[in-house]
This record gives sequence, C-alpha cells and structure tokens, in this order.
Amino acid sequence: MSTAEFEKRTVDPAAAEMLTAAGEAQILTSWDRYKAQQPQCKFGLTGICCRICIQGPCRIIPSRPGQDKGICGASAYTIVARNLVRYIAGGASAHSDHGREIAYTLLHTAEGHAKDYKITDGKKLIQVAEKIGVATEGRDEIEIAKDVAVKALEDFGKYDHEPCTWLNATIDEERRLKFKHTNIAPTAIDRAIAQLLHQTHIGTDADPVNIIFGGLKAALADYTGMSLATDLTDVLFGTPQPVLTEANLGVLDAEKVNVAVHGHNPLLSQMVVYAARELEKEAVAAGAKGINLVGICCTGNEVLMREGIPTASNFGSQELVIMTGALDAMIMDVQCISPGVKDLCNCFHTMLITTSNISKVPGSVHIEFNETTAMEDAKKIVKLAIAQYGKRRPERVKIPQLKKQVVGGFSYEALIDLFAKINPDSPISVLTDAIAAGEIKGVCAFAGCNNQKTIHDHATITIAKELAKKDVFLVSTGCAAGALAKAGLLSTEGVEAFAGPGLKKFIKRLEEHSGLNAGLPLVYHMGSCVDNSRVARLWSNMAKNMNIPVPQLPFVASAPEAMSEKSISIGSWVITMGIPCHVGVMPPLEGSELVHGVTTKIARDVFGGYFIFETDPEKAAEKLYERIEKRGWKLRVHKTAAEKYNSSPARVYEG
Ligand code: NFS
Ligand code: SF4
Repeated sequence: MSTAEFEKRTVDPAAAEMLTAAGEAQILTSWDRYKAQQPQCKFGLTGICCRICIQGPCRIIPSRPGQDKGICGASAYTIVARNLVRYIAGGASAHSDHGREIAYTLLHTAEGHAKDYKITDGKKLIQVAEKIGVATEGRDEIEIAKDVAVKALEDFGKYDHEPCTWLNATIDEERRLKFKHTNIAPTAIDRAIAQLLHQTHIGTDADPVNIIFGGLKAALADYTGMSLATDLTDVLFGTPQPVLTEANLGVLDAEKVNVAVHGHNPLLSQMVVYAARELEKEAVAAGAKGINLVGICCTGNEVLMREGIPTASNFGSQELVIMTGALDAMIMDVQCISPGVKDLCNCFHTMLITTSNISKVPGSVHIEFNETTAMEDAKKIVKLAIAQYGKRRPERVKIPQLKKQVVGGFSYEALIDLFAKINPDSPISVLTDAIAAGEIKGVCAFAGCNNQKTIHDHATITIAKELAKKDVFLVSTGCAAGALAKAGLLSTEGVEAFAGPGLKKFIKRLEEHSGLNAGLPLVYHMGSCVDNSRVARLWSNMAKNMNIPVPQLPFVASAPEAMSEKSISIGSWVITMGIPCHVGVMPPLEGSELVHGVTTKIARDVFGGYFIFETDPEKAAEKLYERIEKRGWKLRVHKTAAEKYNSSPARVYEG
C-alpha cells in the first residue's frame, strides 16, 4: 500500500509513518490483510451464516424457497440472535475469567500463598467489604480480604437463586426490579455463560427475543465479573490517582531497553513494573541507559492508571510498535494480542514472550507466570528483554518522534476527590449541579477498540471533539482512551483546543481547586475495559444524587471502533442499565429486521437504554448529543414542575 493509502486508513501520524516503512520493507500488517480479505462474505457480515452444528454452514437467502431457513429449520432471526449472543458469551468469559484470576490471587495473598502480592489499598478493601456485606468491625485486613475474595469466587458458581453479589450491590432498586421482571439477573457468572451456550445449541431456543434476553443475562455476568475485577485489583495494587504520562510511539527510547506489556491482566504487568525497577542496573550493565517500560492495550491502561507507564499504542497499531525496530521484548498475557505480532517479531530482533497457559503463539518464548513465584517469573522475563537489547540493530531503529502528554488515573474515587475540593459534603453534586445549570450538557463515556473496518482512531477522536465543543463532559476507557491519548485529548492542550465555553469553565473551575501540579485534561481516563465498572459507578451515583432512575440521566456511551466480543458484552449491559450506546461498526445483525429492531427499539422501551448503530462519526456525534439534550431538557422540565408543585421529580423513562 502507498503512503497516501495509509493516510486514509489511520489518523495517527506515528502509525502512518510506520505503515509507510512497513510498505517499503514489504512487511505485511493487519492493514494489508484487511484489504486482502475484501470483499468479506455478505452472509457473515449480516449474521445469517450458521455454523452451530456440522450439518452447516447454512446460509440464508430469504427469497429462495428452501434456503430461507437453515437445514434444521432455523429462521434468519434465530440464527442472527444466536450468533449475536454467542459473542456475549465469549466476551463475558474473557472479562470474568480475568476477574476470577484476580480474586484467586487476593485469596491466596490473604492465605499467605502469594507472597509477592499484598493488600495495597486497605481503605478500598473496607469499602468493598461493606458494599457486599462482609463484616469489618474489629477484624484485620487479612481476614476481611479472605472473605471478600471468597464472596467474589462465589459469584462465579454459587447455587442459590439470588442475583450475583457484585451486581446486586451496585445497582439501585429500580434496576433490581427491572432485571428481576425481565429475568436477566445472573445468579452465577459461569452458569449464565454456560446456560447461554446451552440455549443456543441446535434445537434448543428458536425464539429470538428469548435468546437475546439470555444474552443480556450473560452480559450482566460480564458486568459482575468486571466489577469485582476492578474492585479487587484496586485492593491489590492501589486505586488510581491522577498521574502524568505520555502516549504514542515516541515514548520508545532508542537508548534504553524497551519492553512492552501487552494484554489485560495486571497481575503480570504490575509485577513487571516492579521487576523492571529492580533490574535497572542490569540494563545499564548491558550497555543501555536503563529500562523503558511501555504499555499496549488494556494491561497498558492498568499500569498507566496506577504507575504512569506510557502507552505505546492501542489495539490497531500494536504491530507497529515492533516496526520501530526498538522494541526488545513484547510480554503478553491474554486477549487482544494479534497473532500477527509474531510475524513482525520475525522481521526484527523483538522477542515475543507468552506467559499464560491459555495464550500461546507458535515460535514465541513461553515463560509461565505463576502467582506463587510472581516476582521471580517477572524478573526472568525482564532479564530476557535485557539480553535481547544486545541483538538490536541500531541501523534498523526508526522511532517516530511523536507523542502527546497524558493526564490519566481518574478512577471513580479520583474523580470524586477532585469534585470534593469544591463541594466536600456532596462531591458528585459538582457534576450534577453543572448539568442542572446547563453549564455542561451531560456525560459521554467512550470505550472499545480499533477495528480495521474503520479509519484507525478517527471516529473516536471526531466524536469526542464534536461533543466537547457542545459542552459534554467526557470520560474514556480501553483502546478508545488510547486513541484520545495519542491525539492529545487526555491533556490540558485538549481543553484549550476543543472544549466548548461551558465545559472549559467547568474544567477550569475543577483545575483551580485541584491542588495538582498538572492541569486537567479534556477527557478523563477511567482505565481499562474492565474499568467500565467505574463508569457505571459514576452514572449510578449521579442518578442517585439527582433522585432519578439511570434511564433519565443525560449520560450516553460510545464505542466508535468496537471490535471484540468483549465490546459487544459491555455494550449489551450498558443498555440494560438504561444508557444509550452508540456503536460505530455495524455488527452482524442486519440479516434480521426483528433482531435489529429489538436492539435499537424494543430495548429502549424495556430498559431505557438501546443501541445506536451509526458508522458516520459526525452523524453519530449528532445522535448522541440529541439524546443528551433531550434527556437534559426533560430533567429540567420535571425539576421546574416539581419545584412549582412542591413534589419530587417525575420518574419516567426517557430512553
Ligand atoms: Ni477492550 Fe482492552 Fe482494546 Fe478492545 Fe481489546 S484491549 S479489553 S477489547 S481492543 S478496547
Ligand atoms: Fe444449519 Fe441449523 Fe445446524 Fe445452524 S443449527 S448449521 S441452521 S442445521
């Protein structure tokens, strides 16, 4: 592909520079492979290809008698619905298994079997314990931690009929009833996922609406898994606080040993951070100026949030970190690591190190990471990276000198601390009052990935700029945060350039009181994808403070470049909570008008949240803003009426 062509496929200048270099060297990347895959199969694209049993694949052609159904008689709506919810099962498995690992580690830490881990945030431990009903009075941290970890593990497989603890403890009464009446509250995470696979087995459920509700139950299992993952990770490694760092390929340092952590689970990446600090001298002995740790994808977000580790790339540009010729090792755990990175490693000296027994890549070095020998394993891995530094070929090093400042680390607690500087009695009111006064119009949360079907980073950045201009307060997680970081939107520079007058005034007011050395950013980085639980906590507490149900809140979500099964499961629980959710890539459900209608319209009547599928970023921004405006306007009308008649605000669905 030519430079001009690459420039149309990414708005990240560092990525474009590396893609041009790859093109010249005839090294293929996912950008080339996407092109080679065109045209993609229409049956697959619209969701009407079924491979659930091996009589298939069955492809539906509605106009052709005999082919308007699958061999077993499954209609297009059944096939589309089954395919869709099986993505949710995949996503919920990934997120919750990550959460399970964290819960085991907390348990083993409390039992003394995981000596390299400790309880870092005792305050959070107490808060979590109280939230889920674990006694704290007169007990020491270890005892409490053990009970909390056991409760978390119970959420995976308990056999009573009560909803999962972490779900029940984090939603309001209105949602509790809603989930009860629609029968979508999971009683155990593993059960919800297994049941969904059962429900979608050949010859079980043919009713698309029932299948979708089964999918929503698994989506709430996804929510449960990530909520406990966030909580327990904060207990083990600390709750993020504002931190200053940088993003994009320019964070690589030609004079240091460059090590990337890639994947999701902070149990590994956090240990690598500690190990790298201890092994600085060995790197110097090897002739480097030290160790430069960088992050990719969500484990990168985890260590950015807690340790200020810079981000080298998001999902879309992961291969290009290797293309710089300066990366000595890429350490991977699980999820979203494109196997194609190994092809790039083969062209350079970069060592790909796998660490999980469920996540291996042929030809890479495997160092199994165990919680019992965590520090030892992490050191072994970092030492391999140091040894690899000597094999680097300086003449092949080409680091784009492009990076942007990032102010990150805005956990829910960090945001509340910030608001508390203005209103210590009711911190969240700082945000809700600004909305009530019309200074800011509402909130939009960005999440999700990169997808080769879209221009890399483009939609995320475009929508964020559009909404900022219109005074919408913005938060972000995941690879969307990576896109915004690389574009300078997670910095003060972003405020000056893109905030509308109301938003600017709001941020400046926070900044004056913040007591931080750095200025505040335009968009607030709330963490990795599992940390969407932090975003949910933000909207629930806003709604509680305003005395309205979540579906009335001027709060929207957007996954402009969604790609993974995980992003589909997140989007699905977001809508069940009552939040409209934009998706910028058309998922495979156009093969059934009925299923499409359920996700975009019926969901709105039942839950107040629903999907907005829009591939044009400008139009998407308009649609999101229109939602925020309408909800905000209704709120003000209700508030005025309530004041006039001295009653409480109406609790009606806006949708
Ligand atoms: Ni989320 Fe984070 Fe990125 Fe998408 Fe993958 S890394 S868990 S799934 S691609 S945002
Ligand atoms: Fe075909 Fe039915 Fe088997 Fe699907 S489950 S592959 S539609 S026969």
